[in-house]
Parts: sequence; C-alpha cells; structure tokens
Amino acid sequence: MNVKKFTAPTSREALRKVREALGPDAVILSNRAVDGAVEILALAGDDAAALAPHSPDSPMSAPAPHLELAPALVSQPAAAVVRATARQAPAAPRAPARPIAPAPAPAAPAVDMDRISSLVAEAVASAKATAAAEMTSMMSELRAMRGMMETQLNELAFANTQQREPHKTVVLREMLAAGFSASLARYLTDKLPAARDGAEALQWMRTVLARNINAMSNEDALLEKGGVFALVGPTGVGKTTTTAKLAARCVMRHGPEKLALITTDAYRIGAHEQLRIYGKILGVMVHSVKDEADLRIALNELRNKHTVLIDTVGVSQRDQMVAEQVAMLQGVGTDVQRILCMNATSTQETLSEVVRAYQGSGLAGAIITKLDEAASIGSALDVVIRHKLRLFYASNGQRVPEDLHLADPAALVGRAFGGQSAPKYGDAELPLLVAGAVHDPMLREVRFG
Ligand SMILES: Nc1nc2c(ncn2[C@@H]2O[C@H](COP(=O)(O)OP(=O)(O)O)[C@@H](O)[C@H]2O)c(=O)[nH]1
Ligand SMILES: [Mg+2]
Repeated sequence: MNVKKFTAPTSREALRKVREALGPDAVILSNRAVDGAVEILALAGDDAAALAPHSPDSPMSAPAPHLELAPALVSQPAAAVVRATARQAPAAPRAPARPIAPAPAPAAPAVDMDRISSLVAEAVASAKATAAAEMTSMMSELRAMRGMMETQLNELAFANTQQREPHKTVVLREMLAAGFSASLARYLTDKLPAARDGAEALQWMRTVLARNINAMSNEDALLEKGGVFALVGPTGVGKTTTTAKLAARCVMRHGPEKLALITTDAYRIGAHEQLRIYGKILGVMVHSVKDEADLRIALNELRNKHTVLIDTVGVSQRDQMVAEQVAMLQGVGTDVQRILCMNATSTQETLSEVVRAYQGSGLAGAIITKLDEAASIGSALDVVIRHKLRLFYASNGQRVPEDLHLADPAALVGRAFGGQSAPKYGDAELPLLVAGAVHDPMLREVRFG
C-alpha cells in the first residue's frame, strides 16, 4: 500500500496529478488547503481494494460509488471533495501528515466510472421520486389532519356556544329539522342578535329567511308583461303540468288567441299528447319542435303572440343534454326566459346540482313543485335563498289549474317550520351536524335588515 501526496495550486490540478500518477481508480484519502495550495493524499485503486477483506455478500462487495471525480464535483471547493471522499473512506485519517492506518472499511474495487455515474444518477433519481411521493402523501395527511382539527374545533366551539347562548341552539335545531343546510343554519345562528328567548330568536330567523326569498309579489309581472317562457328541469318535476296551469292563467286573462304553446318533447312517444290535450281544452295551438332550427321557425311564426310557453323535454341534470338544451334555448335569437321547476321533495344537494346544471347565462326564475308531497321544504327554500332565484310560483298538487299559487315567502317559511314530520335532533348531535358545515361564500349575500 502506498499513500501518495499531491500538491497543486487548485483542486482540479491536484486531482489531475492524482489521476496521472495513480490512474482513474485512485482513492482520495484527504483533500485540504495548505498554505494557499491544495494537498491531496491518495491511494492507488488496487491498494485500496486490498485494504479491507470482505465477504462476497457484504455491502462492500457491491460496486462502491467511486471517487467522485466528475467535473462538477472537481470544480467545487475542496471541502466538498473531502466530504465525498470521507463517505468512501470513513476511517481516513484526519491528520494526513501521520502515517495512514489501514482503513478498515471501505475499499472500492476497481470500478468503471460510467457505471458509477449512472448508478449515482439512478440513486439520485429514485431518491427524488421517493421524496416527492413522500411529500405528496405527507401533504394529504396534513390536509386530512387539518380538516379533522377544524371539525373538532368547530364542534368544541359550538358545544361552548350551546351552553352560553342556548337560543342559537334552538334556531339551529329548528332549521336543521326543517331541512335547511347546516351551512345556512350555522351562518344565521352566527349572526343571531341577542334575543330574550328562543321564541324571539326563532322569529328573527324566520323573518330573515322570508326576506331572503326573492318572490314575485304580483303575477302581473309575468302575465301582463308576457314574453317567451320555457319551463325546464329534470324529468317528472311537473313541467308539463305547470305549463298547463300557467297556460290556463294566461287564457283566463287574455283569451286563447294571445297564447301559444310549444313542446320540445318530440322524442318520447305520447310525450306531447298530454300538452296537446290541455291545449285542446284551452283552445290553444300546440306546436311541436325537434331542434333549434325548428324552434327558431316556430318562435318567428309566433312573434305576434303575447305569451309563448315552451314545455321542454325533461333532462337529468347529470346529462350532457342539459347543456345542449340550455344552449338551444339561449341561441334561438328570441329572448327565451327559462323557468326552472324544482321538485320540493328533492334533497338540497340534488337541487343545487339541478340549479347549477340549468343555470346557463341565468334563469329568469323558479317554480317549486310538489310542495304537497314534501315532508320538509327547507332544502328547496335553502337553494332558492342560496342561488337567489326569483321564485314565481309554488305548485302543491296535480290539479290544473287550481294547484298553482304565487310564492309567498312568509307562508313558505311558515310551512317549512309547521307540522314537522322531519326528525328532530338532540342537543348532543347538533355540534356534530354543524361542525362539518363548510362555509359557503354564496351565503355572504344573505340580507339581515
Ligand atoms: N303531488 C303533485 N304532483 C304533481 C305536481 N306537479 C306535477 N305533478 C305530477 O307529477 C307527475 C309528472 O308531472 P309532469 O308535468 O308530467 O312532469 P314533467 O316530466 O316535468 O313534464 C304527474 O303525475 C303530475 O300530475 C304537484 O305539484 N304535486
Ligand atoms: Mg313533460
């Protein structure tokens, strides 16, 4: 074994000397600055291999990362090279002036540089990939933890509120039982002014709810003004029935010749028969169209009518056809006002989805249907409030034309809280119910005064 010392003004030159003297497999034992020069102690690769006998299955028999003489490293300050070397030969003497004790460990068998660089590159790449994967899973864990903590803090905060401000609990319980969303219930209870008792708090809540239902107060806005209206919504919500009810109101006011009916339900067998029958009874023509071009022609022919009611084919809010239908009604040139029929028996999530799907560039308003069938109507009112829909009518039965009424906010709110068959919640369940309520930015526009 033969340790040699090389001195040169720069690391690069010193390393070049090492290579020249000992070949590419040289093992650097130390590298330090001495009096403005760089001093390297090195060992020939063969000598280094002889240093430590090792069993074939020891990690040492794997090709050890070779001296990092890659250009990038060489041009780095001496310390970096030393560090790289130290890993190679951990027992390398600190004071190279002394004779070198045989290093017990490391010993690099003769190794091929390219192989090493590719091994190192592989190792770095896999370390990077592992780190990225770990980071991603850590982030998602952190997010989950944050969610959990927020929920628990909310729960705690609310449990605290329950004790200090029992009126809030009353309001919250009533709203949830009536089918309003936890987020709206939470939002209102947070804004609840000081109240004498639970009854006063409830009164305040009902007033706020009614105030935020944007209802048509006088049907002249619709019947006198006239225009082209399309009733839209999922299948079975009551579009055809409601169209017939509206048609009857128009005919009673203006006579049959001022009104025209159009159906786009040309696909399903017998689908437009129903409207045709109503048309016949009212003495109003029913036009059937199958596409946008048809509709354009029909609307052009009917431009002298005071009112045109379009009964559309029912499309699930989850169907791509909704977008096509919205586009068709928006694209015909004539201003077609879309009125959404909302089934009061649907859940708040479904109704929100329906509104979003049918919204397009804006709905003229909504009609709540099947009020008579709904156990609770809070969910429908919640969506009306949240989306600030103009509420035209509420339908509470199958009879044409009787079962259609102007939407009266106070009456609807009264109905929401009256005769409850919805399950009541226990005080202990309330924090859980509201804790997960996400803050909904749409609620920011709820008016209180
Ligand atoms: N109970 C009740 N049934 C209704 C109401 N509106 C419509 N219906 C019934 O719901 C069913 C579907 O109505 P239809 O007008 O054909 O729905 P469309 O598919 O949206 O056109 C029919 O049996 C209607 O009589 C309502 O307000 N209350
Ligand atoms: Mg129909």
